[in-house]
Amino acid sequence: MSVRFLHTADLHLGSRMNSLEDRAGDFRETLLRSFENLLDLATKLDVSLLLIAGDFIEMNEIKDREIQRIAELLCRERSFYVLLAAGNHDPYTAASAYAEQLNDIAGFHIFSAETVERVDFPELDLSIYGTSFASLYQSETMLPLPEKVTRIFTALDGQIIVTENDHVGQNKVGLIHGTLLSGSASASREDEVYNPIYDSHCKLLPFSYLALGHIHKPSVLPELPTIDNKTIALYPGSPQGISFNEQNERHALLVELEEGKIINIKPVNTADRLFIDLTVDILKEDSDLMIQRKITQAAQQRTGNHYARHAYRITLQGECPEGFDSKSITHALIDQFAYIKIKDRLKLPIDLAELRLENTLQGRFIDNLMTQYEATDEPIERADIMRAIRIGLEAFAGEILYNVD
Ligand SMILES: [Mn+2]
Repeated sequence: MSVRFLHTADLHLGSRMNSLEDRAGDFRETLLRSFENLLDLATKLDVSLLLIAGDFIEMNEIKDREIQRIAELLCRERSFYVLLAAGNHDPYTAASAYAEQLNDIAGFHIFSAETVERVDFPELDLSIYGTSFASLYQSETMLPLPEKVTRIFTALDGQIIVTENDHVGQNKVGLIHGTLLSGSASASREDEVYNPIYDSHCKLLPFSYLALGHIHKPSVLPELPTIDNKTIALYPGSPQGISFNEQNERHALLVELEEGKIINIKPVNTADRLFIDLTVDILKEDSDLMIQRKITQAAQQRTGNHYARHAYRITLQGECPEGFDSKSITHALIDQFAYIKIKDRLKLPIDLAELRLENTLQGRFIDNLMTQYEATDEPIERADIMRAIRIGLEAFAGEILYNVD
């Protein structure tokens, strides 16, 4: 008999997403909805469980009404169990939502932070071992080892209840939040304060699968079937990006076990809105409308018909058209995209090396800024200096000065 579950982590529900400025509210809604989408996905895929490996909630930022909404979603009728091991952004303390509003929901289990617990699923030949973060930091390795289990639960008919009975399944899975480090504990990283887990140790655990959370970048999936019987430990990555650090498609992992072996691992798309960096080539004869069109086309090419609902950072490169101002392009496009930021990396179509030698005020001005330009390797600083040169040159040419902010 095989068992299938969906593994996710690092949703950070309730995160304020302030980097998105005035569009933050819109994306906060997307983030909350991402949990609803995961529940719908679990139903659609007909899995037996949804495992959440920590940082489910951004505990310091989430509002009470948002917790209430999560509780309501979890209380809805569903055909699968939800198990959670809390992480460093949502430690399971007595004052947390886990001990209060989210406590005691049928078929939803939050692993204790004081001990290792095991939940047995006799009908699925499965046991899940887990433990939660108790505070923001966990410098010592914490693993849900079977010998440390002090509390056992049985999951039956949609309920998870404490039991004394042993129903250990052949399929064993660990659920934990932490940092997977290559090497052994003897080469320990003392600066790692988010539950250092050494891969040499974790491979030898008595689990078929260790469901991890913490690292938002998904693990590279192993080739199946694996030849040895070592534990496979994977991060699914965050299911919905919360900034441009988490770009492109995001996934949850659909895992299938049979007789204590992993028979299938598949990434399933989960992100409703994507964060995308695009580069657009500009020619010096391009008009503002042409530049707008190029940006829209690039977005459409990357994400298709629903391109407008995603967040973009557009880098413009090439030669700068005369009088070009990236702000007017941003203003023209701002209502068309959920979020857009334009990075102006355009170069002047003139020979600055020659101009800086001129014995004029303009020559001195360019020489001064070019000296600063050459003294830095910072791309952002260099782009700012280039913009300053452009604005200055236009002022020298008698054009209207921009409001620079
Ligand atoms: Mn974390």
